[in-house]
Amino acid sequence: MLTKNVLKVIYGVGMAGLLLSCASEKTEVKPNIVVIYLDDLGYGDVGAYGATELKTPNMDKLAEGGVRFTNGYASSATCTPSRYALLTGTYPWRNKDAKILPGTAPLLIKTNQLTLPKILKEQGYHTGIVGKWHLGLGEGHVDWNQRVSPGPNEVGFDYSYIMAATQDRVPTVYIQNGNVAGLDPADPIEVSYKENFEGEPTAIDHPEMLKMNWNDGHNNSIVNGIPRIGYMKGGKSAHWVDEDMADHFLEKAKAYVKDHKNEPFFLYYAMQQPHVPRTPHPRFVGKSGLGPRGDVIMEADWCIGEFLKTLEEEALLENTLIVFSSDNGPVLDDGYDDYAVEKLGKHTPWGPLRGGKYSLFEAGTRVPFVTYWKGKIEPKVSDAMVCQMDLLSSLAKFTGSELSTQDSEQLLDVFMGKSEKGRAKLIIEAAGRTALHHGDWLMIPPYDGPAVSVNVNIELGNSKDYQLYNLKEDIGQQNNLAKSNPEKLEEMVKVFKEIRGE
Ligand code: NG6
Ligand code: CA
Repeated sequence: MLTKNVLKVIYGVGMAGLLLSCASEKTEVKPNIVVIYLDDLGYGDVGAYGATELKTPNMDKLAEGGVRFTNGYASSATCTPSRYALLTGTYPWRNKDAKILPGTAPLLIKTNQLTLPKILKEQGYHTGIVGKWHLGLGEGHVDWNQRVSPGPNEVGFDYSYIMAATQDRVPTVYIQNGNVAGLDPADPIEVSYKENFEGEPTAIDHPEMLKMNWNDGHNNSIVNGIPRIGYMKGGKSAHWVDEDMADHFLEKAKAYVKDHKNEPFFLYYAMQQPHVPRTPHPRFVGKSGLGPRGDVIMEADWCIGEFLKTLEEEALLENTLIVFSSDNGPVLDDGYDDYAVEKLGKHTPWGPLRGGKYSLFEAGTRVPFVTYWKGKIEPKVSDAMVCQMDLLSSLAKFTGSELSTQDSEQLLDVFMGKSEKGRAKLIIEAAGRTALHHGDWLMIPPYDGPAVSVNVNIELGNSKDYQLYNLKEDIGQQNNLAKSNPEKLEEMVKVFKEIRGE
């Protein structure tokens, strides 16, 4: 920790190259921070969280060597809002635009808004993001052939190497510090979410071109034989190869570490797995026996192992705090025919929880959540309630900053495994709907809308009645106590309204 000064003795060699300078310099070496963030990884997808049908040795190494949170939450049951909360320390429901964004959406974070990377930058950190962004880019009319701005570099990241939105959305290109990587100016790139570009094949007109079939949405432009959401034209030299994406981001993450090993760095390594389209590299195809979804989780686990090796080789592992988590819970069929359901076997991506991605039930937002720091954090399991939104204030404190936001609780001791006093209250969000955690209790207000999303076959948490669960006694949310415990319900509704400002 920063209070404990680490002695760094720098030996300088004199001009003649003979004299060993006796000037030793006492400097504080700030620990690096890495957030490894998966996309749609479920509570039950990790061995350390109970998965038996799928092997995740590297995720387990973090979970078993650090603090493994059993009540760790993403703010939301979908991607964009969770990432917004993670980076801004602000509840996404305060921002009406914080919902799943198309690839052409403007930047969701204001350039004058406080962000985690901004705070760390101010504390002397070099800050980088590699992987999925999905928080919008530009101001509404992006010309992808010019520098795309504002984006991650304008809200606190010194370095960015990203995909704009999701692997299933156009543009299917990497963007480095605002510029489409590998773009040939003679083949300009155009993107639209409204209409196709003349002569460009879509999944509807050209099903024979597909190597992966769609069953819901995902029937616009075809890139690499995969049908996407949105239309795109040109930029061929810049198109990513889906099967190489994991290796590609890994290489960029490793290079970032090597390039910045001599200064404190913050790396947000936002991996794309196991979000659709699930495209494991050929060396992982068939390896899990659970189909592509299992294969890409194995691939992600391997990437984490390789990344940890790099930290080890660079002698940085003992000076790096690692946070491992996921942006929302699991989904099987998310719009492509990739046999996630058919090949699931006995695997339970949601673990003992009810629901999944898009749901207000627990599996939507309760996710694997680990803090790991070799030699500094004692391994333990913590039942304290923490949210990714709390990382802003807590990591600020970790680096010596007092900056925080109204919604981000400073829980550094909890993240370091020194306290069990987590949050008392948390509002979770799923597709614009919200619910309240308070102590062991969860209250879901009445919502119209289907109980089950037929397309993804997930219970969304909607009911015309109030729902009240005691999660300590009923982790699977089978007993709605709203009617039998009206006092508790009333208290929960009151607290919910207070926080929501209603
Ligand atoms: C949905 C997509 C789904 C996924 C999700 C975003 C359809 C039918 N479904 O609209 O496939 O892309 O958006 O996922 O198009 S998230 O993890 O980025 O929030
Ligand atoms: Ca996600």
